[in-house]
Amino acid sequence: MKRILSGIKPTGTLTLGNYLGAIKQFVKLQKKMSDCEFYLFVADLHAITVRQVPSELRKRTLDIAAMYIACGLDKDRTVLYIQSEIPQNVELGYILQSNVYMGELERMTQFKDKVSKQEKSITASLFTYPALMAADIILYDADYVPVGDDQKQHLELSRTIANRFNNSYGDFFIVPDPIIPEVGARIMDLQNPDRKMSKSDENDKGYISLFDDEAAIKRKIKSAVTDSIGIVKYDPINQKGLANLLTIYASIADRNIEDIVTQYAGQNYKQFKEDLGNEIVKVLSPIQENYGQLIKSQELQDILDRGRETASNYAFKKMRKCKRKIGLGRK
Ligand code: AQP
Repeated sequence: MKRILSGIKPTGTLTLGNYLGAIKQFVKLQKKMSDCEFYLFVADLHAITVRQVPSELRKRTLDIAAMYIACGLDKDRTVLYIQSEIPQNVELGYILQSNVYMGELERMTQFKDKVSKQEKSITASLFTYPALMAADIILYDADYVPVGDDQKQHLELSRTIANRFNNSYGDFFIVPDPIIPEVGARIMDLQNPDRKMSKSDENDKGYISLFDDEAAIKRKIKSAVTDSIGIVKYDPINQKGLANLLTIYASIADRNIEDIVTQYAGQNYKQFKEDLGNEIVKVLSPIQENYGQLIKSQELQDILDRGRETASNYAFKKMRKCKRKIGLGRK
């Protein structure tokens, strides 16, 4: 049975970008690829590459776990777990640091972006993050990894690391393939369409949180940056903000961008924005309701316990073989 695996780090409130670029894709894939197993995790170890408040980190970790299910993932077909509850992730992450080069890590654009924003107190783990990410994936022999466009480079490096290990020690890890959505792979910031929408952004006008209420969603879409051209068409060079809103519309409503452009021919942005706000509310309201029930429930704890057990069993066996293969320990 093929395995699909992905994770999200609890660094802030989940955004519409995380939903459209990642979670919605998982739900679609789970319906489409009924013969595959799904491993999904909350990447809390990745979150601590930048300073976190412990109580908030713990709350967001559970929020993301609940949101995965609230968004429509089938709990009976999902192995859902918390990254830090499986120590083999870290163990393999360390081993893979010895199979990746400084030059490769230095080329990662996400690291360069974060460094340019943070300026000081850059942690070593932020730099070695891709080695742990490779471990998260190849430890479980994942065949496919659905991610947004921003994670493409990290995934490419995971493939390089897996291939390098296999070439040095003999075939051992599956080299994973990415699955990138056709629409919604890179949702941009509502206030600055040159930058991707991010959950750790300080300006909350730039993103829609999956927890935003109706009024906040409508307000943020209304104030999203567009242009003075005033014609609804898809032009990502001259009308970046509008192109982003069209992408969001197409992705959230499962429609073609061309259809939407035709629908709003001859109209200005006001009606388009109003309708987009309504579409988002229509999708997020039931998700928020499901989340509200799940977050307080014992069911969520049970799902996470089961997920930890299944993932741990696999990780334990794989690591034992891995250590033997590279000569660690006595036998
Ligand atoms: N703007 C986005 N558009 C489409 N997909 C996105 N993803 C993130 N932002 C967008 C996808 O969401 C998944 C989880 O991402 P992550 O939490 O592992 O880290 P990230 O990619 O760094 O996401 P953020 O929101 O930008 O987090 P911070 O602010 O902490 O860096 C991934 O599949 C990602 O592609």
